[in-house]
Amino acid sequence: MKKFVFIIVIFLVAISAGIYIVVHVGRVGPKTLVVPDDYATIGWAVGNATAGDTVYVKSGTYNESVNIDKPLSLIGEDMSSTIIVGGHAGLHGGGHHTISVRADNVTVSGFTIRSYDFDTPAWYFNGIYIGANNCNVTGNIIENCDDGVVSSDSVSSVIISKNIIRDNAHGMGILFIYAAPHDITITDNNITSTTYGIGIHGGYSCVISGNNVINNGGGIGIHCSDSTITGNNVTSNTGTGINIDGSNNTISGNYVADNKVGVTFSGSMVNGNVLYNNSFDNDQNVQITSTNYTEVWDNGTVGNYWSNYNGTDSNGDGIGDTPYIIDENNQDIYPLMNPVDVTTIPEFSSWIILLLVITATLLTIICKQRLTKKQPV
Ligand SMILES: [Ca+2]
Repeated sequence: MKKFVFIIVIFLVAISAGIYIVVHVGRVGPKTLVVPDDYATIGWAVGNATAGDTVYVKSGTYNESVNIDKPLSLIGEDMSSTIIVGGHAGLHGGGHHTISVRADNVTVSGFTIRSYDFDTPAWYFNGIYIGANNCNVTGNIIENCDDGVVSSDSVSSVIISKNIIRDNAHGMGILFIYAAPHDITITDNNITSTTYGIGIHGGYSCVISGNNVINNGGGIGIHCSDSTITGNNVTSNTGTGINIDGSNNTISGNYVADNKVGVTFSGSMVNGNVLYNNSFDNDQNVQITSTNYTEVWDNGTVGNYWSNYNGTDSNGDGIGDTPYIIDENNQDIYPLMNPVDVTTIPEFSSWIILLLVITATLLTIICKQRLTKKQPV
């Protein structure tokens, strides 16, 4: 009898172990960890996550600094009510970060990110530090920090989009510095009231597009080559709107107004930058700090709008009859008579879309009929 009971107990234990293995160990694929339901803090959830997981954070205020050391998505429930405040737990500022991204393939989206006790300089925290590749910072409010988004690592394929970055009275909006960052895309962000909106230092193949950079100390500054600054609204900055230190960059379709200086060229090797379709309406429109620099001021047919251009347009094609002279090496031979509005991007009207859909449908039907006829019976 004892032997029979022993066998039954062993049998039950084996079945339980099997169920445990199926439920816990056999479970594969990414999972979602919910804060505070599953874990009280974001850091605890990140610590318990594995590669590919999502840490979903419900609305609330979280006083912690988060270090992300594995590929995952950190998603807030609502960008204005899911708030992370860096600088607690006795940490002081000066190079500290509210969120540190230290692994590739990380997404941070849906948060308000702030520095603790912003009135005390010793406590200034940066918003997000990017120390890895293929990362995405999208749809956050980053405010009252030192620098909003910052990196001093040689990172690539980083996307920073659709963020509101504001009120960094002692720091910049977005800053990549010194370490040859490349393929950085900074797009559709609103950056206001910072010491400087966007800066990329020592980089290449970067894109800065569609951003509103308004009411900062300076606007956009690149020490880059082969990069693009396009479709940005750079207005009311107390210093320079766009500063170029580098070669072979393309600057087009930007609205640059009410800055102290529209565009400045300064550095050691600043040649061959192409500027067209921009509007410049500033206290001073261009500043070129060396007589050795030669830039390209059109795309072959279109130059730039200059608020202080005094020429006429006798044939009414929108391009002035005489060049806009900058210095002996630089002149815009196709100056525009009217400013370019970056907000009026040509769109398809609804009837054109309808026409395209009907045409595509008819073509599909005709192709199908032809194929059907060709098939052997
Ligand atoms: Ca003309």
